[in-house]
Amino acid sequence: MDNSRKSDIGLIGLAVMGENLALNMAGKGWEVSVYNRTVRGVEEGVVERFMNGRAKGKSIRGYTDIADFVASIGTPRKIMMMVRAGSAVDELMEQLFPHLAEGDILIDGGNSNYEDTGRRVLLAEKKGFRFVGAGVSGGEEGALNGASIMPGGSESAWPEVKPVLQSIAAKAPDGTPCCDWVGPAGSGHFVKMIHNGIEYGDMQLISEAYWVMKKLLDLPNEEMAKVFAGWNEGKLRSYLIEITAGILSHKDKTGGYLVDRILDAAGQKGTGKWSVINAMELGMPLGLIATAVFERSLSASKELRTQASGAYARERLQAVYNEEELTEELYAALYASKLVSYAQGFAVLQRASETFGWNLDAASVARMWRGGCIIRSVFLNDIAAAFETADKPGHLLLAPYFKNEMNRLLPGWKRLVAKAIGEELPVPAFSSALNYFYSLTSAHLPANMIQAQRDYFGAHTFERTDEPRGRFFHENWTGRGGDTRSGTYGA
Ligand code: NBP
Repeated sequence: MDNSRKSDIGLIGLAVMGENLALNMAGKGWEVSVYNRTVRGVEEGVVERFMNGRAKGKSIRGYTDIADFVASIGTPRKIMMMVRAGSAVDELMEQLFPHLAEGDILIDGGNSNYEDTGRRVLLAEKKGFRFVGAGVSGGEEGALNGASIMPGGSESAWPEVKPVLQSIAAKAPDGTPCCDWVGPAGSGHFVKMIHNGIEYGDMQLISEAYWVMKKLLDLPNEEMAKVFAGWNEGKLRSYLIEITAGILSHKDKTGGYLVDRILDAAGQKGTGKWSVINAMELGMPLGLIATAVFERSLSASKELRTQASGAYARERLQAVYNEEELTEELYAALYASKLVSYAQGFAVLQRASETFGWNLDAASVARMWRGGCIIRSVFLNDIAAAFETADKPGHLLLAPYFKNEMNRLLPGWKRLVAKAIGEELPVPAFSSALNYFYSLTSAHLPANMIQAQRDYFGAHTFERTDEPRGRFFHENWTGRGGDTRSGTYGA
């Protein structure tokens, strides 16, 4: 290592993500300075332990003083923060500001809230610095060997950070790095948030497929593993399907299948919930992800469910199902529901882009998710292709390719949902997706009744089918009300 040379990049936060990203950077030939605030552990500091351990012999320099750390990096400085999201990022920025020079770039690679990132971009720029909020997906493995990285913020920083970030990103099967410029402000973190929401949806859908196979076909774990492994050879090929096959056939040291001994109470860290809250703020349906989040919450109420299961006798038809037929229907339900989920997610991205003026490129987002991240899958190629066409579809399910797929999948999908409902087996995500699809493809919905009720009790007004859109009317429904209307604003 050339000690007279300044480092190419600095990295703060040597927990699991930071350590592995630093090693990934060094492995790509970059000289990296690393810093961690405190002494964790009793005998050895975090930095010391890393430098004496995994960083030994690599092009990595360790610092315990923030001023020395900043001074060791070549200008304009690029400093990536991999610390806990929230106030830690603000605190760290305040500590860094006095040591930075004009044009220096801070990169927040944590799971920050996109609104915080928007605020931080403005704050850093006001001080003459630049700020990039880069969502990173792929966990420990991705951090070390290639992650999906979604950077957005101060656009002038992109040419400076691009070589390092693209070098440490995963490569899609066609060799393209899974990292490209997303857009201004907090757009990178918004895209990462929706990625995580989609991850929640995919996991719920897979768990429903597993449950139907187990409960209606009574398939042993190894057989279910084979079905998932088979699906992983086709259009559903994806990381989550692949690991599901591995999970189903995994035995622990007791000799039994571990999945059968894992308590059915799911945890969550908030990014699914954020996706839903933000979709609601934007007035966009994101029902599949919302269902996935609520199902995790319901699963966590294990005691209540156990009590309720004793209070209600369940009626099972106990029909004997043809394995091949039901598996085909499950495939259709899983694939079609997944398409609905991605269509909903991309529609939220499009609405956010219009609302905040981000000019997001949906095809580029789909390409970035093809490798490195948890939702990586081959069908993101088809999504990217749909958005790349000259006449971009206003909604993913209107793209000709997906229209054909949905028409092909619909018969099996609805048969599967009907069978599961008949057996009183919960398939909330499969049926939420199916109902969304039915509503989406209905030119007429019963919302006329909702509008009538709103106007009846609150003079909220309505539009008429025999008048142009945008003209609002109020009816004196009972003959007792007045003509005063409520405002026609939307929330
Ligand atoms: P954690 O999220 O557990 O964060 C630990 C790091 O933050 C440590 O280096 C800790 O320093 C540092 N830190 C904290 Br806590 N408060 C600080 C403060 N006030 N000032 C400076 N440093 C502070 O680590 P992680 O799991 O590696 O994740 C890092 C970021 O990446 C998070 O935002 C996370 O959400 C995101 N992310 C994680 C994953 C994953 O799979 N783990 C995947 C993708 C993204 P200390 O050693 O002194 O306590």
